[in-house]
Amino acid sequence: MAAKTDTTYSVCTICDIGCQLRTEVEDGKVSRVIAHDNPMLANNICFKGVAAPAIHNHEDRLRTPLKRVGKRGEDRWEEISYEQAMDEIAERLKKITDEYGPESFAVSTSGWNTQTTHGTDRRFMNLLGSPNWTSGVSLCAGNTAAVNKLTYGWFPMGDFANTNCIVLFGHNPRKHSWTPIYNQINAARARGAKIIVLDPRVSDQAEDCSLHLRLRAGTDAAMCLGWLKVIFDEELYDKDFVRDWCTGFDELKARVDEYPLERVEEITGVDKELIAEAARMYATADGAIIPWTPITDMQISSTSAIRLHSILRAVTGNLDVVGGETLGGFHEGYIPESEIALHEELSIEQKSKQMGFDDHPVYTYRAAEMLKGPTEKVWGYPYADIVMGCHMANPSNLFRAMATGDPYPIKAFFVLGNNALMSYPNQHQILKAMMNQELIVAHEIFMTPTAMLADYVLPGDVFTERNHIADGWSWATRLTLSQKAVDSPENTTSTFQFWRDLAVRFGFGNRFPWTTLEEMLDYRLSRSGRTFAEFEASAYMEMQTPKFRKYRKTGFATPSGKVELSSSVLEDLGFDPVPYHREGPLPSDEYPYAVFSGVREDPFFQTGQRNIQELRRRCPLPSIFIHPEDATKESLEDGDWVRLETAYGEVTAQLSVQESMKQGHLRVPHGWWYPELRGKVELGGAFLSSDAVLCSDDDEFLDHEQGIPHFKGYPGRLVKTTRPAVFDEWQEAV
Ligand SMILES: Nc1nc2c(c(=O)[nH]1)N[C@H]1C(S)=C(S)[C@@H](COP(=O)(O)OP(=O)(O)OC[C@H]3O[C@@H](n4cnc5c(=O)[nH]c(N)nc54)[C@H](O)[C@@H]3O)O[C@H]1N2
Ligand SMILES: Nc1nc2c(c(=O)[nH]1)N[C@H]1C(S)=C(S)[C@@H](COP(=O)(O)OP(=O)(O)OC[C@H]3O[C@@H](n4cnc5c(=O)[nH]c(N)nc54)[C@H](O)[C@@H]3O)O[C@H]1N2
Ligand code: SF4
Ligand SMILES: [Mo]
Repeated sequence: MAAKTDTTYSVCTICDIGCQLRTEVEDGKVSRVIAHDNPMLANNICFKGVAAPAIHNHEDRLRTPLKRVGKRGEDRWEEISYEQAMDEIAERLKKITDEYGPESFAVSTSGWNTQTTHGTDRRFMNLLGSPNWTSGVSLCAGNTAAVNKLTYGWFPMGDFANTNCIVLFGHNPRKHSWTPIYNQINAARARGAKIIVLDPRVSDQAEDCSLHLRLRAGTDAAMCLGWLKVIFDEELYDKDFVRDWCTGFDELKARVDEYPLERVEEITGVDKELIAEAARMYATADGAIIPWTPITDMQISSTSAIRLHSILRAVTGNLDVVGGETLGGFHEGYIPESEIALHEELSIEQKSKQMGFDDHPVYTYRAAEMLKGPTEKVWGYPYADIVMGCHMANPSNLFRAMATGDPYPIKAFFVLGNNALMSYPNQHQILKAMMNQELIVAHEIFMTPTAMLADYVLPGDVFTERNHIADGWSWATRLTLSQKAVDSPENTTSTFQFWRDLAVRFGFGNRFPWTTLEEMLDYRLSRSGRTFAEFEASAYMEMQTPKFRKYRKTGFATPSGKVELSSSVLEDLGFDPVPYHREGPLPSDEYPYAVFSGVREDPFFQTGQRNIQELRRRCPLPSIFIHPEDATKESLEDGDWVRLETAYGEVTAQLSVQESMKQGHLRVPHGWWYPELRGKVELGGAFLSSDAVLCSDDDEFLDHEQGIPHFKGYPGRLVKTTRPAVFDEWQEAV
């Protein structure tokens, strides 16, 4: 196809919020990525989006398939053709799955950056017979979606445009971090909406809010139980909704009564009057939202904390109403990935082999099977992959099995658009797991530490090079156009193409009847009688008119058809059906600080972009945040080099002394490795400053129900060190 010379619409995939932008092309090359032409959307761009041409045209971008020639991880390669790579990958994967069974094949992918998979990864795996798909979303919106389903059968999206109160549990969108959400919060603030922030630090959002509750890290569940105590004692809940549409109120109330405000004050460190004031503000607002937050996705009481957000939404009457939390459902005009994935074709026997199925089942197939009937009844499809995260393997179980062969061998690992080595807890174990594989395939745009461990590295295309319609992964009922602006480099592929080409080699070609992405898009639009070309010609975005209080006709997609304040699914799975607060490992004399991961750096998305000079210049090296009084206590100063040590690992970074930090807490950044150290330090320095080396995934660090790690407040200590010589490299490189 000839390259376009005009301006096209693009959905940016540098981060996962998916702004719709405009791409300009000159001489067949992406020259500029700019803001939208619709004034309503024109502020939805950050400097990462603006840097897209630098990323997409970067000289280090992978352009040829690579085959490992050195030892695993040695980072020595030969260039081969795409056809040869695919033939060899298919042959080797067949051999492994013939020998060890289809479940010996695992995949880790995040999906939003590769964008064009369309559920074909799960389709391939389901046809082959492997349940072992996992994702970075198991520590983000994906697991939150799965846990939300336990309570009311869907994952809501806050009605930012009409709400009068926004509660931010740690969530801290900024001008260059999740920009559209930042803009929506600002618009609500300007309208007079109340903003309540719960954050140990004085975060950007806390600087201008109605109430700021500086809770101790990891105590969000206890805080919510305190709010419910006030709401129940003062009868601030929606009694009619609770009576008619909720089950388990008495059990919940009994649990909440175990958390008088004195106890909640003791656990969270927040004054009980302030807790009560915040609870009242939330419960009495005419339309209030608790937007999704990653903070409760990654802590020891995660399932309880996420459930408590759901429960607060429900009992205050904020569910499926204007200004509250909208339950969108699937877009009526677009076939969802949940259908394309063919989950019903994977036998129950294979599903039950999914990693985590037995001990941490909440986002595995085990819970999905229990919700299948109600989901089909209410939402029209038995499986609802909301934000891709609802029937995943548990990553800790998965990497342990890959490393040890227990409970069965996992010997082939494909990683697509995900830097898996650094993107889960216990990086040491992930390395061991990868070293124990017979076949690793990475689909990537740059050589990452994870890709360095692969047998084959396949170069991927990027968002300016492919056609797409984004559907918010069934979370938002909006279709957003992304157009191919230029051809992708000759040997690069979309992930769609990759899975299709593999399927053909496995003899499943007839189950992948779409030969191009555009045919896949035609198929996905087919039930609304349109082709991709027609969609492209007619609109750049399409919204469904929201409908409210739909449950009055359909009930909720839970086993009881009601909002389950006490969860029947959790009970049947053998867990406590009502939420509780659990302490993670506490700071001690040896490890006196509570360490949390987070506060994303503006210039990077997760582990990416450290090689993009335009962005790296804005944040050359990682830093650990500390409160001034703690720094004094440690005889440390701003700019000192320190080692942050836990019982499991250590990272080195520069100290940043910040008034805004909470005493007794340390912030460690996520995602740092050093592309400039490639060939000089093992795996590009992936073990030097990565938060994933610090946190264990032993049971005492895991949420029981989902088995996700406690990244919000584990014990650590600081030791002064000198600037490691390797950190001079970057400065020398520019
Ligand atoms: N230790 C630890 N782990 C975490 C977190 C944490 O704070 N600490 N955070 C969690 C959270 S919130 C999230 S959302 C997840 C994020 O997990 P991911 O979204 O998987 O992010 P990364 O692991 O950085 O991997 C993204 C990779 O995709 C590549 N990429 C970008 N665009 C394309 C493309 O178009 N095609 C292909 N093939 N590749 C592309 C990038 O080069 C990069 O290496 O991680 C989770 N994991
Ligand atoms: N520039 C940029 N933007 C991004 C990303 C990126 O990598 N770069 N990643 C995107 C993704 S995938 C995600 S998930 C989001 C994450 O971004 P946010 O949702 O904003 O979350 P974080 O930046 O991890 O941390 C936010 C706040 O949580 C507070 N906090 C720490 N521990 C706790 C706790 O236990 N409880 C509470 N209540 N608060 C706590 C911290 O002090 C911090 O201020 O950002 C998105 N936006
Ligand atoms: S916030 Fe920035 S990186 Fe994320 S989608 Fe928007 S422009 Fe792209
Ligand atoms: Mo995330």
